[in-house]
Amino acid sequence: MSGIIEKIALCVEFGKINKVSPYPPDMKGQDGTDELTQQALKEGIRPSEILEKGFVVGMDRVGRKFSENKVFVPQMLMSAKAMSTGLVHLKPFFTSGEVKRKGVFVLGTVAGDLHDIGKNLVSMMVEGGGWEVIDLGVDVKSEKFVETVKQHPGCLVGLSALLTTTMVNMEKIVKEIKTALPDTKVIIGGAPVNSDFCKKIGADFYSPDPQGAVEYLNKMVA
Ligand code: B1M
Repeated sequence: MSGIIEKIALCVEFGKINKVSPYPPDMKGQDGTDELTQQALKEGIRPSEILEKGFVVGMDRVGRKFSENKVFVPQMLMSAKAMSTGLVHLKPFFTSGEVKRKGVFVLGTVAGDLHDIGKNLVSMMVEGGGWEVIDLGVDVKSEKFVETVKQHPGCLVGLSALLTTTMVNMEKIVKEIKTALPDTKVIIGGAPVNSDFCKKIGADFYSPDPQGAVEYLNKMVA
């Protein structure tokens, strides 16, 4: 792995946002995701490599440490901030508009759930795949999905959930979307869901990662 990519992964892992950020104290004065991402792009490293080998790797590491009670919510928040700060620089590469829009993808993290990092990655990757993305944000209720789907006939929908307590809200959302516009395809994703759950709640496709969502969408318009 290139040195700068590993540095980005470390900044995400330890929540180092930029040079002036005082956190974490032992990285004081060092570049953060803000500077390093721009530098990596200047060096000609592919945005997808920065994303997959820098950001996703760093977030994986902090996630594992959280599961093992080695870090806690404040550290996770700093990692999330470092990741989203760096991602700002990648966004134009996924949304350059050079590719003709293939359709509309309505995306949101479901009601009760505030996790948006995975959802934002899906959003960027799908936009980069040539789709118009309407990102409804987090904690999105079924009414908001249905209203947006009605405004964009023919759109496809993506639901993200990170909690076992909120994945169950996907069922109501899927049901209400399908009642309003039965032909609407719904993709679900997020750490606690899987293909069996997808079938059980009547969704159309489960993807474990953003790329799978992009491929499914592209197949729908091929
Ligand atoms: Co939260 N959190 N969190 N958290 N958090 C988890 C999810 C948890 C697994 C940690 C743990 O206990 N080990 C756990 C859930 C346990 C469970 O339900 N079984 C948990 C918990 C418990 C909580 C709180 C309840 C903690 C508390 O307050 N006591 C609380 C809930 C708040 C709420 O939502 N109501 C909470 C809060 C937070 C923060 C705010 C601190 C922060 C979120 C910041 C943010 O998103 N802006 C946070 C974080 C960062 C995490 C972990 C560490 C990382 C999640 C993440 O962003 N991963 C997570 C632990 C872990 O993952 N091991 C954890 C990186 C991201 C790229 O992955 O979102 O899975 P992910 O997305 C992937 C795929 O799933 C897929 O693509 C992405 C890239 O591969 N994908 C899709 C996602 N959506 C998709 C949609 C698709 C297709 C693919 O199509 C539509």
